[in-house]
Amino acid sequence: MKRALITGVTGQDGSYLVELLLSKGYEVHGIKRRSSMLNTERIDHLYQDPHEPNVRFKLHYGDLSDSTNLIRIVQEVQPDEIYNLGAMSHVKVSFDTPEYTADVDGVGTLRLLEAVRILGLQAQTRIYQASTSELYGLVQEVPQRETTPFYPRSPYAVAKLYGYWITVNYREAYGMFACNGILFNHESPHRGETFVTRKITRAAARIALGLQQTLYLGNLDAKRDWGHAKDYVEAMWRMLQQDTPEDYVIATGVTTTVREFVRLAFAELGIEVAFQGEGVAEKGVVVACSNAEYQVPLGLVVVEVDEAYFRPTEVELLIGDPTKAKQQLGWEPRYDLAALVREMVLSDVALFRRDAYLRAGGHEISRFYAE
Ligand code: NDP
Ligand code: GDR
Repeated sequence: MKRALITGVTGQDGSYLVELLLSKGYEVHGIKRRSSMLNTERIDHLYQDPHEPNVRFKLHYGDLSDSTNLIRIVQEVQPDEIYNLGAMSHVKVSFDTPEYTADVDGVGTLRLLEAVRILGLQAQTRIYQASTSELYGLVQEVPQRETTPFYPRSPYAVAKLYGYWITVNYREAYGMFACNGILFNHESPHRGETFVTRKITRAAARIALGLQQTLYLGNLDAKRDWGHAKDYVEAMWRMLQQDTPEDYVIATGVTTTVREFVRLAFAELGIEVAFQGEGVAEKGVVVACSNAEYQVPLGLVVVEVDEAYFRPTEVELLIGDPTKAKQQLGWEPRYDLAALVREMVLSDVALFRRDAYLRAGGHEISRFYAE
């Protein structure tokens, strides 16, 4: 039985990767952070009681900022594969916490590679590093591919640049089987609530159900190549099954503006939103509603621009060329954008229907966190 160790197991990708590896017969170990509240919501459905026999999914407390902890866990688990998904992954927040981001996303990667080297596991343990399309930053070439020069535009991207190159260096210096997956944005119902797609699908569901009126967003012109996390964790696994370690772009090859994502999300609920005005004065207004279940008045302003969500330096355009992954890994995304949006919106409607029932029954519901 193969053993995998996942950092960032409680995150979006961690949850889908655990599902995938368990389905392939792996014993899966995850590193989770100590938190004052439970932070395992995304993986609770996979929980196995450690008191039961033949448990194949185990959690360890740990942190990428703590090298002795990483060494101990790697020694205990003796993994065949390590997936380094742990990170402070929010680009905007990285401008507020640049040093912490550098420590966890940059030096954290080094700590993990060093743990493998110190323990003499470099011939046994394969490593996946969660690199990112944010490395491309300011547009140098489109579509972006493995050979496109990097120009990071945030403390997050600069920290990930270190993670990328230290992974390449350990591969070349010590012969480690270490791969960078340069993954473009990928989303799902498990996506963190403050990333733009989930923020939009949550708000669309809440507005349709009468629980919220306005969605405040930043740069509506930004273009992203959005795929589904389920497809992308499959690519991570495939990278580690190859004969040689290499770096791969994982993307759909289609790019879409934030504004268009908003339109698609509301359209999924039968609500047509049109954008009027320019710059910070731009607004999204309901111009039609064909779903009788949702009482959304025509003319309602559902989207406003708030400069607080703009970044000091922005990545305006991402569109990836996944040709290498398709040819060498045999990887193909199964979801297109329409299927992704549908799944996310329907999932959020189901989630917030509970709030709507509670409110209708006179119960208090928790306040919406607007970030
Ligand atoms: P999430 O933000 O959903 O998950 C990040 C995970 O890292 C969480 O489990 C989080 O724990 C954990 N984590 C945060 N800080 C630390 C730390 N100091 N030590 C250990 N673990 C920590 O991210 P995604 O699942 O979306 O992304 C996975 C990885 O892929 C990240 O490295 C991200 O930067 C990268 N990436 C993501 C892309 C995307 O579009 N999703 C695209 C390209 C790269 P907790 O739950 O406690 O917060
Ligand atoms: P990104 O994702 O920065 O690409 O990083 P995010 O969803 O945060 O932003 C995408 C684009 O939308 C614009 N935007 C807003 N973003 C947020 N979060 N909130 C808003 O209100 C808003 N309004 C407009 C942003 O300016 C940006 O242009 C994600 C993360 O998962 C990284 O960890 C990963 O490396 C990259 O994707 C690939």
